[in-house]
Amino acid sequence: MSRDQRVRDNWALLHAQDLALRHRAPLAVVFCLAPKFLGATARQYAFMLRGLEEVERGLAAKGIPFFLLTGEPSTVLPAFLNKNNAGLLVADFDPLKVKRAWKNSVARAIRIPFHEVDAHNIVPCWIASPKREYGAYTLRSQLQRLLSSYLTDLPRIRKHPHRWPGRTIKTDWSTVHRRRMLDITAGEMNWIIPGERAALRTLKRFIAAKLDPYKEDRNDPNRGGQSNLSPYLHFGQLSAQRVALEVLRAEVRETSREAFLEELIVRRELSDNFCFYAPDYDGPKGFPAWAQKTLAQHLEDKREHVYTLKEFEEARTHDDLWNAAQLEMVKRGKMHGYLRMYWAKKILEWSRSPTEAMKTAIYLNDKYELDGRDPNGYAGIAWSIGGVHDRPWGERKVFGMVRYMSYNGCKSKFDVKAYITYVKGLK
Ligand code: FAD
Ligand code: FO1
Repeated sequence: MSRDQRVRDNWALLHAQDLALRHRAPLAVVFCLAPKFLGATARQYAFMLRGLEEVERGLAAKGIPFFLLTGEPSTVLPAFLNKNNAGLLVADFDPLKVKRAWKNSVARAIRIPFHEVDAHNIVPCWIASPKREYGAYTLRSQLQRLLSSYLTDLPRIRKHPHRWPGRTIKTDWSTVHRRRMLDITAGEMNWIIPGERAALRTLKRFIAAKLDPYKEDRNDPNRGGQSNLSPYLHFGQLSAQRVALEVLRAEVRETSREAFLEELIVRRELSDNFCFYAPDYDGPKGFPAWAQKTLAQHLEDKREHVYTLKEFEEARTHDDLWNAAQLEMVKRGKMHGYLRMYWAKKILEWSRSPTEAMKTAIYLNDKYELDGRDPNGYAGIAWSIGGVHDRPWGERKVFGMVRYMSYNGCKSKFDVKAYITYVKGLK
């Protein structure tokens, strides 16, 4: 277990149990807690570990032990498998480079069958497309063709009849927490409760109150029209397939349902496609050729403003809207979706180069966003700064033909002053 940290609706766990039952074998779940993970701070570790505590309880009720191993997965996992004479390993799919490296080093170190299951996407990433897609329109048609076979109900995990032969110990979570809460530069969040049960409650509440107005409300940061599901989806505490099934059952306008499913299915799977097939998803080499060319042509353009990472991080630019978006992310751990585009595009405008802008945006996004370190983040930042999954627009300074966003454009979309006041009120 790594990316999909849940007992319910988890295809990797279902597949592992199916094989264990067929071989009348015991089954265990292992999570490798790496020494560090892409700049994650106490904020993200607290959310993740509380979710894993619930996973351990949920598995125990099914007679399945949970082992939390601390250390480099490529070392601790093979050692665990050898010590326990494991007959097979099932891992959940993750397109991030660090995870591919873990997977490859584990595969080299073990001599048992190793299955990888995409428990995160509805249509498995490599089935949705065998190659990098340059826009949502090409992936969307593939997904629509395949959804009928993959968007099915999910079986439940059974109580496992074959006992684990070795010693099972309950994880000492307070020690694990204490050891992880070192980097408190981004503190824990209390507006959102971690874990599978809270995720399902949040989903139900969203469907009941916000799904119907989603199409109109989702781009206005003053209307709170988003679902707040991204932290749960990022840590795999909630299955996107479960979300889609519940949204399909809801009594709402088709336009709202479609708008939401476009984001949840097409945009999300497109991000995994990008990170899986574009090795440079976190740098300008991952941009489409037209964007690399146009940004290079404007590299020497004079920047009206240039800010350092520290000035960005401390929200000390000349732009009160950008500063508010940065502060919302720092204080709340979740910037509104519409502002994320504006926020990243202004980092391009006020940095010396697209390379520096990518570094700044990824660093800040992954340090402060609860849902950071996610393919959606790398794709969202690359869309904003490097035209990934977008088309060329009218040429202008610094941006070249990469889509531009302006303060006045935001003012025409929502009440900027109200948003700035709301962020000022955040603790
Ligand atoms: P809702 O609007 O309720 O959407 C529901 C779900 O649909 C989201 O949880 C997400 O899984 C998916 N979704 C929505 N919008 C997008 C999108 N544009 N691309 C891919 N999937 C989407 N998302 C992250 O999960 N982690 C990030 O670190 C992240 N960083 C971003 C950075 C930038 C610069 C941009 C432009 C977008 C980023 N996004 C990121 C995508 C999107 O903004 C968030 O997924 C969304 O705001 C999460 O809030 P929500 O779950 O309430 O969204
Ligand atoms: N996955 C792991 O298997 N082990 C970890 O120690 C780990 C830490 C971690 C911290 C913050 C965070 O946002 C994600 C983290 N993940 C970890 C990965 C996560 O579960 C997802 O797999 C990816 O981030 C999304 O693809």
